Amino acid sequence: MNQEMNGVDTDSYQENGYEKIDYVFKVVVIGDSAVGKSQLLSRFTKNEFCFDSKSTIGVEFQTRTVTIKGKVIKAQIWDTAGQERYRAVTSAYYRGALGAMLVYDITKRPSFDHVARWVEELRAHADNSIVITLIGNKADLVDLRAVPTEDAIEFAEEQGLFFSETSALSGDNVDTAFFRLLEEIHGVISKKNLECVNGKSNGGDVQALKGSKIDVISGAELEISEMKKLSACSC
Ligand SMILES: Nc1nc2c(ncn2[C@@H]2O[C@H](COP(=O)(O)OP(=O)(O)OP(=O)(O)O)[C@@H](O)[C@H]2O)c(=O)[nH]1
Ligand SMILES: [Mg+2]
Repeated sequence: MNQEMNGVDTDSYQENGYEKIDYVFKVVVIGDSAVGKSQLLSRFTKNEFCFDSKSTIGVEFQTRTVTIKGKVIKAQIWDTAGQERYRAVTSAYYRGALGAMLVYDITKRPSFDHVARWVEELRAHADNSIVITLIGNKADLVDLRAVPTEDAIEFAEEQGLFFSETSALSGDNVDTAFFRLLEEIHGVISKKNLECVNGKSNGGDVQALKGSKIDVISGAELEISEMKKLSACSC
């Protein structure tokens, strides 16, 4: 655990019998198959890495509780398959997401070439104010690099995305990238709440970006079962 990041995990909260959550932030992880989405999630939430991880089928989520600017935030991070045939129904997956990690593999050019399509999907299905971070993963595979960092920086600037290169394997930059995203979401929400208090709200956005203080797990389970139902219908 990176103490410099002011992070604490869910377990330590539970051990102390202390669970005071100020916000729940839903973050979705997207990108082509095998770019390392599930391993990034595993590294961030459990500090684990698995060499022979299997392709994700359907939808999973994991949580980690962190402190940002004095607020206890439960990051609820959703992971789905990059492979089209295993992917959950899109709109249900993106519903309520405040942030997105869009991952490509620095050793696989096509995974970077497809990033524009993933951005389009986000713009079509997610809230307008969603905070997006572009992640070039597998940065440990230096000799196999196929995507120059400059190309990714240029794309991120054009599209207004944050950008980091990470290695789920070594753990390099993983916490930093997630914390940056969560801090940014917190900033957006604080601003929206302030506008709301000052009566400058333009309606729907504030509701959508509030974060949630409800019973997270049952809410998430509800959405998963809803997605399963929808998936079944589309077969
Ligand atoms: N060298 C290296 N390998 C990685 C890294 N991250 C993931 N991998 C490997 O890449 C493969 C795919 O990782 P996953 O996390 O399962 O990929 P995914 O994006 O979740 O794939 P789908 O579930 O099919 O969409 C696995 O063999 C991992 O061990 C990394 O940072 N460095
Ligand atoms: Mg996966």
